[in-house]
Amino acid sequence: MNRRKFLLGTLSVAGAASVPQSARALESLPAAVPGQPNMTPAVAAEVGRATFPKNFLWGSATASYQVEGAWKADGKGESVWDRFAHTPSIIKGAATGDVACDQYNLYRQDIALMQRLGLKSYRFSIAWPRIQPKGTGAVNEKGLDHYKRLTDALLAAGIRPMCTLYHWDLPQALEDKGGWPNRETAAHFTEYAQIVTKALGDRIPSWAIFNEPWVFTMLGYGQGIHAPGKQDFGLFLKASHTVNVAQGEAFRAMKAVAPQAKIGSAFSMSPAAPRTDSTEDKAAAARFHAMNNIWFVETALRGKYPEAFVHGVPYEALGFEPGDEKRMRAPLDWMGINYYNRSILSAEPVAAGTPVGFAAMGYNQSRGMEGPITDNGWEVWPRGIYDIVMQITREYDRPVMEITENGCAYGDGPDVTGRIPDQQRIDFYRGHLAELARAVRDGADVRGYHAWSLMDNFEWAEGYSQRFGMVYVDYRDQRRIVKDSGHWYSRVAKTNRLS
Ligand code: GCO
Repeated sequence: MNRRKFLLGTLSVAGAASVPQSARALESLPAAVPGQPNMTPAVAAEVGRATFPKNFLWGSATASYQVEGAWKADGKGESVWDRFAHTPSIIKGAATGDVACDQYNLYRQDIALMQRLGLKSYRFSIAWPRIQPKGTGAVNEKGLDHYKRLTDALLAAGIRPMCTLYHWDLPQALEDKGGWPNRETAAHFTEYAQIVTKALGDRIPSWAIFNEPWVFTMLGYGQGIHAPGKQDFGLFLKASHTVNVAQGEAFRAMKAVAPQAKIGSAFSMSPAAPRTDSTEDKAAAARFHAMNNIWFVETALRGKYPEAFVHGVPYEALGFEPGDEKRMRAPLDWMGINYYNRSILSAEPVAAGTPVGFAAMGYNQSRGMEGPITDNGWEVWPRGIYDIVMQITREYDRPVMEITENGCAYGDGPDVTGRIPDQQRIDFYRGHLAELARAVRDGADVRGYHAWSLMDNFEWAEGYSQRFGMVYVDYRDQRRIVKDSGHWYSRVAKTNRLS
């Protein structure tokens, strides 16, 4: 099952009257816009006049487990995703990341391709078990060497390396000791972060500590559809708090060894529109925003949890200790936004005494259904990127931002001439980039954009069934073929304009 669809089903909760949120939260919600089509005439007009800041970083993104393969090479340890994908009947098509796009071996050719396309930033992630096979102790130099070579090749090609420290491949040995719900994992992660920054901090200017902390804690520990496959809301809460503490501690540890490094995280965000204009639905949308979008942001920037629960933040269930408000705080240099789709929220009553769990958030989430639908069932809604970027701009006083992911799944493959005419992906990017340009014009400080993804790859529980790439991968022989969208994006990157 598709993971976002799954969530939509399971986050529908039952329960009593919602508590209104603070005026501030209500103010910043995007207006309810039922009936707005995907590409309004206004959006179409934006395409022509869209401009981007000088030196805007046009890039693409991938993640270690999704593209690298080479799962046992050069002393790499087992990760939770290796274990999860090797468990029968979990991943669609019995797929694994054992080989994936073989980028561990083919990175030079992939970098040459990005250079030809004119890309200026490559967001990749480091697999922790390549650096510390068991998650603690001695460093596996061969693993570090790989990322040194990759980084140097990017720099030589004039592409900025943007490195994500954690895109979900926890060393299995740490999961065996309790994983992210175990608070000690924060200290291990901080040590790993420092090792990597010491080795690569001289050549990598931009770092994301975590990728989508909400997704890997909720889907990994709360819902069980991602590794390590646990289904326990209490574990999700504990995991999320360990990650918040780890984010703050790692930030400081990294700055200590590389003060010039620009350090942030990449957060999954879905703008929340109340289903109606009622106070209750608006409050439900604010709670969803608190849980889904800023559960790892408010903590870093303000040292507190946002109001995601009707009856208050469950500090005890989080395992919150005195002093954590300082430990999780980190003045992130930039914020990454991964945007895919929007959410529609209505209130669900929560009875007094409802135990901490999904039902305690008192909302019913559904996805928009008015725009075109991609191959994995997600609505195309360009306006959403404007809404979420502007909302964060208002709420956090115009932070430096990059779009760290945005993209769509369409299954197009080569036609008889070998060309891949993926017009729908071009339309997707064009609409979203026009809306992003509008946000920049309206005051958002967005410095870069990363298409998800450079190439088709392993899409987690969906295996290889969903193709998100601008470059097609023939998994039989690892041939790469640039899709029409890749050629289109290349022109955008080279001219800094939409066409
Ligand atoms: C995420 C990840 C990517 C996904 C992409 C498409 O958002 O889950 O960062 O690894 O592949 O989002 O679902």
